[in-house]
This record gives sequence, structure tokens and C-alpha cells, in this order.
Amino acid sequence: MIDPRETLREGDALLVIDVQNDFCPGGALEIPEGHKIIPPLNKWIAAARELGVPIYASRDWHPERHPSFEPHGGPWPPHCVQDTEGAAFHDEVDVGDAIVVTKGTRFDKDQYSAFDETGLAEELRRRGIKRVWIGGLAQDVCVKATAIDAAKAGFETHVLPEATLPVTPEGGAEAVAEMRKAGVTIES
Ligand code: VGL
Ligand code: ZN
Repeated sequence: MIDPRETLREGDALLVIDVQNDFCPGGALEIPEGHKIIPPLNKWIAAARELGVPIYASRDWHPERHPSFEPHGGPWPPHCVQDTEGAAFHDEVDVGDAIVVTKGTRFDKDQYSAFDETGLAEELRRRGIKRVWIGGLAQDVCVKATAIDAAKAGFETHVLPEATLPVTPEGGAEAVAEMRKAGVTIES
């Protein structure tokens, strides 16, 4: 793992994607061993805080009856319903002072990417951000979509492999290939 303290610098932002109870073991849409990304992610968060690098934490924040839910025509079991315990950030992820990016609130479509109609690209540009470092859940869904959008928006985009896990292993391998094709760097 690369050392966040020797890596992060001015012009960087850390994006912590959807580290919510429903995506961790025991949750409604659990990612196998999802909670295991938390210790490495917390190292990045601590380093970012120390170095004054802004930290953004996205959350999936669905209304009840969201169109991404199986009973309402979508592919997923109901998850991350607004103001439920499942939608809360995992207790162990250290995002207390992060800037929260809320997505998945639309009634008409899903928003996998933290850049999808949230204004995040404008916010980062306004702050002079050039590079983004991304971890969180799930590697093959919201991390992938966020990383690809970040690269498209012109940010130098890095995904932290030890700080992300996929819904399925096949999905994870495919996501890495797709992200690389989009110009995203996957650190090793
Ligand atoms: C996600 C599936 C459905 C994610 C969100 O955060 O990766 N996955 N909604
Ligand atoms: Zn969702």
C-alpha cells in the first residue's frame, strides 16, 4: 500500500464512497467483507485531515420505493433508505468531519456516481482540486462510476485497491479494466 502521508498534497481531495451499514456484512445489500476496507481507508482519512486535504464522504440516500429497488423495477434489494440505520455511515469509518455528498435521492433514476447531478465537479474545481483519491463501496458499482466520472471531468483520478471491494469478484475484475480504460490509475 502506498503511504498516504507521503502521497497526499495540496490540490488533492479524498473521496470516501458509500461506507454505509447496508453495504457491510449484515446489511441489506452486503458486500462480502465490506467492512475490511475501513482500517486502510481510515489511514487515508487521518493523513488527509493532517495535511489539510479535503475529505468528501458520499452516501446512497434513497427514498422509500426507489426505482432501483427490486419491488419497484430495479436490480437491488431495498437499501440505504433515508434516515434508517442501514443508510448511516458505518460506526468505524472516521468521516465525522467530512463533507457529505448525498446521491440516489431522485425518484426517476439512480445515481451511482458521486458526480451525477451533485455539483461535485464544480465544487472541487472551485477549491483548486486537481487529483482525487477514491476508496469505498462498492468497487464495481458506485466507486467505478465515481472514478470514471472524475476522470471524465478532468481530475487525475486514483483508486485505492486496498480500500475498496466489489459486490462480486467478477464485477471487481471488470470494474478495474473499465476504470483503467477510462484513464483511472489503480494503485498497487
Ligand atoms: C451501490 C448498489 C446500489 C453502491 C449503490 O454504493 O455501490 N450499489 N446502490
Ligand atoms: Zn443504491
